[in-house]
Amino acid sequence: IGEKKSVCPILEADWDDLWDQFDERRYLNAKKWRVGDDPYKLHAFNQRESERISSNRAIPDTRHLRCTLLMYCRDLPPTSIIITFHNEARSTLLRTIRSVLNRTPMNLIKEIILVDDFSNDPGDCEELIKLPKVKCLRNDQRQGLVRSRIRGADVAQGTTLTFLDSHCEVNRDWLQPLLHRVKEDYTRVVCPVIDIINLDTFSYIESATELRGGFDWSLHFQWEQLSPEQKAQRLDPSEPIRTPIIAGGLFVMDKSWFNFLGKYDMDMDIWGGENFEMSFRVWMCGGSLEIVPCSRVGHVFRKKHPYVFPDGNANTYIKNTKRTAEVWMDEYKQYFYAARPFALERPFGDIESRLDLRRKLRCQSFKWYLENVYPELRVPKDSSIQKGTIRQRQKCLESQRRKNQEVSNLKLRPCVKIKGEDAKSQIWAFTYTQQIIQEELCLSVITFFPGAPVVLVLCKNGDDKQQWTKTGSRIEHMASHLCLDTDLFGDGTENDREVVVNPCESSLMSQHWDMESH
Ligand code: UD2
Ligand code: MN
Repeated sequence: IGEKKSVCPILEADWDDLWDQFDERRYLNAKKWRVGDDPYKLHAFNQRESERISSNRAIPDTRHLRCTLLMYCRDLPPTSIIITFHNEARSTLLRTIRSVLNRTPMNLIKEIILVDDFSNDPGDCEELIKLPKVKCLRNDQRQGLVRSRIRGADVAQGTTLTFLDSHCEVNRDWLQPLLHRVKEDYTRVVCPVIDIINLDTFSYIESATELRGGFDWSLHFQWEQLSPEQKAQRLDPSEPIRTPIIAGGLFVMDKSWFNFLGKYDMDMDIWGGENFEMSFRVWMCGGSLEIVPCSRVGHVFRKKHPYVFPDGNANTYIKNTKRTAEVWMDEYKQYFYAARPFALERPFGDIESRLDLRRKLRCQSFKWYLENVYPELRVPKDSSIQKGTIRQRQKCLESQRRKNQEVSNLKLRPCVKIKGEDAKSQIWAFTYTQQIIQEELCLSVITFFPGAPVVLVLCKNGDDKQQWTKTGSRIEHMASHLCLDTDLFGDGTENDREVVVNPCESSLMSQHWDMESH
C-alpha cells in the first residue's frame, strides 16, 4: 500500500450560518426523556443516553488505514439521501442528519429526503426542514418502510438513491466509495460496513469487516464470516465484498436501475423481508450486491421493535417473506415452508404483478442464484413437514399463549377437537432443523436442571436450546440431553400437568410421546 489513486481535494463547506437558523435545543427539549420514565420505553434504546450525547459528536474513524489513502474525484454525481422513520427519537434522527451534513462533501448531497411514516408528532420531521438540504414528506397514514422508501425515491432528484435508517451516524468519507462503485457500474447495489452504536451507552463500535450477509431457509438474515478461501483471495482490504444478501437499511443504488428493477414490492407492510426480495431480484435480474469496506456507517441495533405492527409482528413478517418466497424462490420455496410450516396457511395477497415483473425482466432462476451467488447455502435433504398433535395417552401438548409476552407456557391438557379439527393450540410441527414449532414460536428450555420448565419462545435458528431429537417415543432436548416430560405441580390434579425436562428414563410413561399427523 502507499500510492494515492487520484488526487482530488474534498470540499468542506462551512455550515455555521445555516445551522444558526435551526434551534436545536428547542427541537430536542420539546420531546425529552423525563426523570422517572423508563428510558427504553419509547425507542427500545437508551433515550436518556442518546440525549446526553451531542448531535455533533466525533466518532472513531473505523476504516482500514488503506482506505485513508484512497481519494475519490469530485465528479461523482450528487445523491438523494432517503431516510424514512416512524416515531424515531428526535436525538437520533437529528444526529443521523448532522453526521451526514458534517461528514459528506456538500456537492455530493442533492437533498436529504425525510419520509415521516405517520409519526405521532408531525413536528419531528417538519421542524428539520430548516436544516440545509433537508426536505420532509409526511404520510397521512402508516405505510411501512417499503412504501415510504418508494415515496421518497419517486420524488428524488439525484441520479442515485442513498437509503439510511433514522438512527445512524455516517463515518468519515462514507459516501464517496459507495458512489464511486455505482458510477463505475450502475448495476451494483452497494452497502457500507455497518458499525455498531451500542443501544445502552451509544458508544460507537467498529464491527468486523470480513463479513457478508447470509441467511438460512427460514429466511432469517445473519452476518457470516468469509470462508478461509474467500479471505485468502482478498489481497487488498479495501476491496468490496460481494454479498448474497444485504441487511436492508443502508445502501446506494442508481435511481434508473432501482426503477427498472421494479423498485420494491409495494404490498410489503411495515417491516421485514424486503431485503430478501431486493437482494434476490438484484442478483437474479442482472445486478450485484456488495459491501464496501472503506465506507462505514454506525447504526443502533435493537433487540425489539419499538413500534406497533397494526397486523401483528409475526403476521407481517411472514406475509412479507412469503411473498418473497413465492415470487423468487421457485421450487426451493419448499425448504422455506419446511422450516416455517405455519407460513403455508398464511395469507400473502396477490403476487401476479411481481411475477409479471420477473418474467418481463427475464430474470435467472433461484437455482442459478444458489449455484452462482450463494453455493454455501446447503440444500436440505428433506423438506417433508411433520405436523400434528404431540400426545401422551389422551392428553396433548398445548400452548398457553399470552399476548405481549416474550415467553409463553405449555401444559398437558385433554386433546381437543373443534369441528373435527385439532385445536390450533395443540398443533405442532417438527422441522428438519429439529425445532418443535407452533406459528413463530419454538419449544425451548432456558436453564437446564431436572424438572426445568419447557417454554415457548421466538424461533431462532442454530440455537440448540430449541433443538430436539426423537428417539423412539422419547423426545430429547439436544443442549441438555434431558427428555421431554411432565410433572405434577400447582393444584396437583392430573388435568393440569406442567411440561418439563428430566433425565431420560425409557421406562417412564410420562416421557412417552406420540406424534399424530394433522
Ligand atoms: C433492518 C434494516 C432495516 C430494514 C429491516 C428489514 C439495517 C441497518 N436496518 O432492520 O432498514 O431493511 O432490517 O425490514 O440494515 N420504519 C418506517 N415505518 C415503519 C417501520 C419502520 O419508516 O412502519 C423505519 C424506521 O424508523 C427505521 C427503518 O424504517 O428508520 C428501519 O426500521 P428498524 O430500524 O426498526 O429496522 P432494523 O434496523 O431492525
Ligand atoms: Mn434500524
